[in-house]
Amino acid sequence: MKYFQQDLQRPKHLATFRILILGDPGVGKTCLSNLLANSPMTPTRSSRTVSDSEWTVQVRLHDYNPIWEPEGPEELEELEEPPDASGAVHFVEFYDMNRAANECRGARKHLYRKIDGIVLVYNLQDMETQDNLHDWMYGPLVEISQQRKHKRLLNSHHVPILVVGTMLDRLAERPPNRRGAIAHQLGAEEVLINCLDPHALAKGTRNLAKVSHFLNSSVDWMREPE
Ligand SMILES: Nc1nc2c(ncn2[C@@H]2O[C@H](COP(=O)(O)OP(=O)(O)OP(=O)(O)O)[C@@H](O)[C@H]2O)c(=O)[nH]1
Ligand SMILES: [Mg+2]
Repeated sequence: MKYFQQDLQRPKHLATFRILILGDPGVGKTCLSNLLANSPMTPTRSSRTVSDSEWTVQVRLHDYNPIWEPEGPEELEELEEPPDASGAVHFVEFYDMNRAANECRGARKHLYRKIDGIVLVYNLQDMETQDNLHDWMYGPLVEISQQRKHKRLLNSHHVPILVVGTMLDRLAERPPNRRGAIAHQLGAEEVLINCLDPHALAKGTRNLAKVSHFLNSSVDWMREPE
């Protein structure tokens, strides 16, 4: 709250990072964007959203504040204090493609080259929508990795990715971790969610911890020299 009050007066001091939301039509991308971008400062869609014919962009503040976890006893002994985790507030923009824009693949290179993280969304009831994520992410990954001059698309250091399975409420039981699923292949975190539940990303939940970790990694990616 204190950040917003100070920084609303001088928002130019806040860096912005950009998250691309990808997935088949109807999987829940817009509902998920609503959840991700909701905050006490921006409780209504109109207070945080701009749109054009191709994209709907929702914006909120993200407080970068990674939790320090020592890797082992040696690191604990070496460091008397955890590294500075005082936090820094950034704007985060969530780019959600409008359905009508799905068909006409316009010149999106310009946007893709500014992306700092990708959320891949699929419907837990329709595993074909998970398979299709490979196609969705290919174009953006090519652009992002060219921008960063990375030779391979999915080397160990690719742009941060979060996988989200939606429609959890429609399943009789929570699915087991499926080895071979896209999150596992990408080494990415996965969140299973009911996007219609306004508390699905509430404070203290494991879902929110995963989302925060992903957003922090995207800030790291943005800050890294190209
Ligand atoms: N039960 C349930 N319904 C959901 C969930 N997520 C989305 N929906 C519903 O699924 C429909 C499609 O959701 P959207 O968020 O519009 O999906 P989208 O991916 O943005 O779709 P397009 O923009 O048309 O490609 C809507 O009727 C939502 O209310 C979920 O987790 N559970
Ligand atoms: Mg949509």
